[in-house]
Amino acid sequence: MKLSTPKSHPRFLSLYYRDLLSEGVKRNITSLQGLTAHGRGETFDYLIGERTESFARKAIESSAALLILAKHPILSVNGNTAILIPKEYVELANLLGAHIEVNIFHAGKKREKNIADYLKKYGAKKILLPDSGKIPGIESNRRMINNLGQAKADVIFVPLEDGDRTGALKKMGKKVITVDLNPMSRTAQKADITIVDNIVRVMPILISQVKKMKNESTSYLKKILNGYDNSKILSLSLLHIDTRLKKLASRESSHF
Ligand code: PTJ
Repeated sequence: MKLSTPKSHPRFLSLYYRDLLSEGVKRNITSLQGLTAHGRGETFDYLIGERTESFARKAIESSAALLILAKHPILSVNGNTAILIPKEYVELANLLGAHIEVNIFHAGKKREKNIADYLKKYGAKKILLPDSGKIPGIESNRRMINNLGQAKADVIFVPLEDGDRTGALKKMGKKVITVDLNPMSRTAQKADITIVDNIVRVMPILISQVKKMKNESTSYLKKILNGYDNSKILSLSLLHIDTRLKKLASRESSHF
């Protein structure tokens, strides 16, 4: 990919991901709306301090436990996650023996295929596309699912999600893990586990947690999950933003 930002730029990484998403739009992998969604994420990342905080680490640990315990885990991929973390998605799916399933909000059969083909370039052998499966109770394109994928799944990973699917999946009896920089979003509020952090920082940590915990006993993993409280994690993330802003406003810290 041709970068428009010099590596010496103080905000290189942030601008690099913008370049990546623009490239995603050019390749018809990411939706145009995906660019604005990314901008919303960047805002919250700025407020959080662009670091993985302890509330996110706790949620990542519990996500690893839930994914390892799952009988039929599915990793749902959209146009933003496909372009941002394709290699990590494939690695996590292989580690868990899970399928990746394309599920996009802004409908487009060609875009679904482009996402699947892109992940195959990173080594994915099989990517599920929506077939005749349906999520009852939602009307958006996200209702279209795969009968052997989300329809059958017990645990579904749905990062960077737009709202109504998480509640509907829970009504179907599924456990939902999300990654969302906005702790106030409907998905963040409804998921069983919400990782409030940037997906690009989350994936390598989640992968190493799964590697570390894969051979732990079922009782050990269940104990981690029993001690997990998502509403507390959401509160901690909001309090973190509040404390950080107060510190910045009182000029105790000069780090923006
Ligand atoms: O490819 P499609 O058609 O499925 O569309 C994907 C998007 C992301 C456009 C769609 O799901 C959407 O519109 O999502 P929303 O409603 O904008 O919600 C996405 C959430 O992800 C927002 O709360 C953002 O703050 C958050 N977000 C954006 N970028 C990141 C992020 N969270 C974590 N890491 C990011 N890099």
